[in-house]
Amino acid sequence: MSEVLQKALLYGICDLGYLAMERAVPVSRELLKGGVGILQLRAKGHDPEGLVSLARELKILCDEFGVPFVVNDHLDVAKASAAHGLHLGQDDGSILSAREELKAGVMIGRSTHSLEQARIALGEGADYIGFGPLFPTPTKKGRPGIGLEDVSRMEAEVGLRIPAFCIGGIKPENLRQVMGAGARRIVMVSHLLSAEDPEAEARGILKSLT
Ligand code: 3NM
Repeated sequence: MSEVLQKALLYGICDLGYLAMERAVPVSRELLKGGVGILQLRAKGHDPEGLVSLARELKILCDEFGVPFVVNDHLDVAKASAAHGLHLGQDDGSILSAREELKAGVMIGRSTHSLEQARIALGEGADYIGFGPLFPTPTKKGRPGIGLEDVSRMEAEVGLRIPAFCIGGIKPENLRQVMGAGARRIVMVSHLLSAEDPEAEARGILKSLT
């Protein structure tokens, strides 16, 4: 899956903050049909045991599309669903200790919120990073945006070595500005999940990225 990750430009998130459980699989399928190159299950505040069966379904779905499936936060859910990857926030422990618990080849992503954190994640052996939030966002309430200032340096120092996905408040209206700042890959959550036609929306965004 790591070659597939290198090609991913649009990162989709199946976020249960926006989707009811029963819509998670059909909407994820639409995102995959629309061309997301990696898909994450994000379920803040959910009990991990209650996520395993959904995670297994999403893993099977992603396999159908040949796209990596990543679990946010929960190592046990990643293991139980044989996910291709685990995504860790800044407070979710070291990449090294997660790696020791996971099978060889399972990718680990890290959220980073500054250029310094992005450099550290690269040094710690992250397979990819998220970089943001660029703008304030309802998906991660209460966080100030870090702005676009460091995007090009981050891309040059980190994004040329491992995939770096800019995230946070990115929408069609500011995509040009984000790309103009140097971003090459992005994550879009609320915009895609609240779209009437997530597949068409993802396809359009992907077109702008290529
Ligand atoms: N992580 P939207 S920002 C899940 O900066 C997440 O690490 C962030 O959602 C980070 O596209 C974010 O709706 C929310 O703004 C992204």
